[in-house]
This record gives sequence, C-alpha cells and structure tokens, in this order.
Amino acid sequence: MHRRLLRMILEEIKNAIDKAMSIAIICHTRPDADAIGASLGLCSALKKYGKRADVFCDEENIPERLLFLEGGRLIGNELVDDYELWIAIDCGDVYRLGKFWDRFSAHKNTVCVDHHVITNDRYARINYVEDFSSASEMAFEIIKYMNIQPDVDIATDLMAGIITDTNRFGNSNTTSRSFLAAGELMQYGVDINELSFKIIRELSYPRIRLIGVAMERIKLYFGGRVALTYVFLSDYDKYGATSADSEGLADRTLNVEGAEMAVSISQSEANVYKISMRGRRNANVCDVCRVFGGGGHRVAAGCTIKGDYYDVLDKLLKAIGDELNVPFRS
Ligand SMILES: [Mn+2]
Repeated sequence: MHRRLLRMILEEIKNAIDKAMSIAIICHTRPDADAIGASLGLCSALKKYGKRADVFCDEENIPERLLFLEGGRLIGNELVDDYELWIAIDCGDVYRLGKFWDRFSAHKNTVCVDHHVITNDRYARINYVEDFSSASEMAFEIIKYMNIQPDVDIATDLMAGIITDTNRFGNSNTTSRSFLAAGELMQYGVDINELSFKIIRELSYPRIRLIGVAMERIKLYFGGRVALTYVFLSDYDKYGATSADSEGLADRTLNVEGAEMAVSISQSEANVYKISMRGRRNANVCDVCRVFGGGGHRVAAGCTIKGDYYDVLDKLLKAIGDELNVPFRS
C-alpha cells in the first residue's frame, strides 16, 4: 500500500482514539504471542496516553507461557461494558473474534489491525490491513504515530509478537522494516534472551520427550524428498503429553536436509489421524491436503484422514507421489 495512504489510515485511527474515552482491544481465539503481544502492548500504550483500555479474548485458557507478559492476567473473557471504540487485533475475519463477532459487527466504531492481507475481508469501519510481519509491528506503527513513548513492558510485548510471527526473523514475511522495528524496540531495554526462552525455546518436559520420540521415528520417502513422522495416543499417555504437544512437529521434521515436504501424523482417536504438512521452495503441500478435504497455505497445510494407520499412510504417500509426479509403491 502507498505510504501516504498508510499515513491517512494511521491518522484516522488516531482521530478515533482521540475521540473515544474507553477502548476495547479484542484478539483472536486460540491466541498466539502476536495476538497477545500486540493487544497488550497497544493497551498499555493507550493507558499511557490517558485512555481507559482493556484487552479481551474469547478463550478460557490462554497459554501460560504468554501470561508472563505484563497485563496478561487481566485479559477479560466477558465484554461487559460498552466501550466507545473496539479494536480487533490479528483477525483476518470477524469470526476470529469468537463469541464477540456479532457485537463487533453491530458496533459503529471499530478498527481492524491485521496483517493477513490476502484473506482479510475489511470488516471494520477503519481497516488497517497491510503485509507487515505481524500485528505487533503494526501496533508499534500506531504507537509511534501517536507519539506515545514505549516502556520496557510495551517493547517486550511487541517484540514477542515480532519474533513469533517471523519465526525469529527466518520466515519470508521478514522485511528490513521488521528488523528496524526490532532494533528500535531493543532500545527500550527488552531482555531478548529471556524473552526468546519464554516465547519460543522453553517447552514442557512431556513435550520435549514427545518431540524426541517423533524425531527418532522420522522416515524418508521418495529418495529423501519427503520426511515423515508420527505419534500415537499411546505416546501421549507414555509421556504425559497432550495433543497440543504435537504442534510444530511437521515444522521440525522439515529440518531434515534435502526434504522438500514434511509430514507429521498424529492420532486423535482410535481410527482418526490428523495430518500436518510443511513444504519448502516449490513444494505445494496444500494440494496434497486438499485431496483429503483439508487445506491451508502452499507451504503449510493440514487435513484429517480416517482409517487404519497403515491405510492412512498409504493413501497419503500416494497423494504425495501424485503431487511430486513420482509413483509410490507400497
Ligand atoms: Mn499475527
């Protein structure tokens, strides 16, 4: 988007904030560090600016590892008061707001701050939608535009979102603008080592052991172009882990040198398997998952397949073979 147009939107947002006494900031269900970081950072900044502001999320159990961010424990689940301005953070569509979606739609004074440019359907009165690395980077733009001086807590919130959504500056959404924002935030005293442990590196003991067994099981197919692993219900029992602990397995499996596609198969019920796929370069894992009624992005997709494990594996490898134009023989 044109620089001038972006400044016009920031000016509109500033006007909306200036006119409102009370502001509700709402992030998406199943929040990640970007949704929480951008919301908390913006909320603290607006309080510094003299407004009454609160963060809401339709989620009973916000991950413990995100609650160490300042104000994390004050995030509300019930929106009782009538706030004059509502700001949606990191939500591509209004349904990402969970149970608040209909009231958000009905509200006359709303802002959307989101970086999902392709899917965002511009559901608010003011739509600040641009391909930044993260909603946190966008919240920082608003804070700077309003001349609010960040403190260490605000800077830490925003940095949490930026390092998460860029996967520590390794995803293709990382721009020079993201590095510049991070550099600026560091000047406010962010403890980057502690933050990266809390947000990314630190994993529960059951989860690390589940990852360990999944990594040990990796098998290569199609001459090493595909790496695949799996976890069964019995593994969760054995390590005291839950299905949430299998999140990110496909991503780790893609670390195998030479792999273009990675697959993790995690059993969710007796004859039900959740498939998660990741791809590199020209691999299109979305096409593979679509065969089974799933979908996602070109390099990150998922689906569910029912049946006996070996049948599921067979079907999946056949579909991958079709995508790679290499026949698979079991
Ligand atoms: Mn985000």
